Amino acid sequence: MTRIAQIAGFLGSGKTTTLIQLGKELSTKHGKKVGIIVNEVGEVGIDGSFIRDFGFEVKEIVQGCICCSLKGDLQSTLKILYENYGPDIVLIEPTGIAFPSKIKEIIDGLIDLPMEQAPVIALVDGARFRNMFKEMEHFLIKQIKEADVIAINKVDLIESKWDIDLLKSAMRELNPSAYIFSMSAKRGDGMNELIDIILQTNMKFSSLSDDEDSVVLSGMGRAALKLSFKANEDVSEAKLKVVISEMLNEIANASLNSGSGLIGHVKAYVKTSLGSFKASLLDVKHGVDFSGNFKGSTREGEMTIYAVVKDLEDKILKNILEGKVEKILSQYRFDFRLDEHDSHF
Ligand SMILES: Nc1nc2c(ncn2[C@@H]2O[C@H](COP(=O)(O)OP(=O)(O)O)[C@@H](O)[C@H]2O)c(=O)[nH]1
Ligand SMILES: [Mg+2]
Repeated sequence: MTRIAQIAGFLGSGKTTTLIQLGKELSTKHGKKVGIIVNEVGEVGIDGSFIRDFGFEVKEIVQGCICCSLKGDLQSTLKILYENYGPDIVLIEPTGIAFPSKIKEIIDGLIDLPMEQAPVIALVDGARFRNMFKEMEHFLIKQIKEADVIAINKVDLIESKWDIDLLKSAMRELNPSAYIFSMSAKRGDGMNELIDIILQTNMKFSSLSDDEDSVVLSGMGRAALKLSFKANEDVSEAKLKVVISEMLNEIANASLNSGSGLIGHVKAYVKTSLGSFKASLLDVKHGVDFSGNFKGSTREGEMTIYAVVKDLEDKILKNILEGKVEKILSQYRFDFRLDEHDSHF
């Protein structure tokens, strides 16, 4: 039996970081063959490439959500992964604006494959939850209500145990039957607990699925750009990170100035012959956080920039992305060429 575990949670809650840690531990400590499916709503994705850099078998589904417009893609991808790779465990990262119970139902529909589902896990960003709740109340509640397990992530950023307890009781009130615990994907706290949950036998839960379109309901605009770049001299990783940091900050600020009420996730993935890194901005106050790195200097590579923000039309967000990417790259005297995929701009 292949076990399927869905790691859900809002934009930036730490799904990709958790998935990578889980994948590493499940394969090295538990000898499991792990396959991964990542879904992102933009035209091009970031997380699939980043996870693949850790050596995992990854299938990426982009340009829509697997809980609504792309449910057929989820089923066919699972089938292909099962038939060609034969994983013991498939970890699924839905978009941050998906409804977990819908995805569970779609997987249940694959009756001809020997698969069983682990409890649905929803990550909650413990450090941002209070601020996000004002903007995304309806949406966050729905995701929390649909989970079997609620993992309050990023406890390393929460100073007092009191605050963690408060968050736990808020979650308990929203979903009295869920199993609730706290973790830090970055530091490793709670990972063993999470692995036990994924490996344990099926948990029963009542499906709350309905027919709302999660992308529409979230009110999130999204846009992405992929490009290759060339600098006129060698640039170090540190310098590239400065460039990316400035770019993501400008995109986030321009989005807020154009009327966005909340930054969901503004991120970038940079790949060079020396290695790759991912940059994430969830909140302009806290700046850009990097994962992954490489040593040395290089002149060229590829980058993907991806933004999901509230209350902005996709087209407006795309204009912001194009404008800021062009501005920052020319300011640092990089030549760049948009990927063919985006050549219609
Ligand atoms: N401090 C801290 N940061 C985290 C933790 N988990 C994820 N992050 C950071 O949060 C940002 C978003 O994480 P990511 O895994 O991309 O979230 P996703 O959008 O849910 O896939 C990244 O900058 C991560 O490094 C954690 O436990 N603690
Ligand atoms: Mg992700």
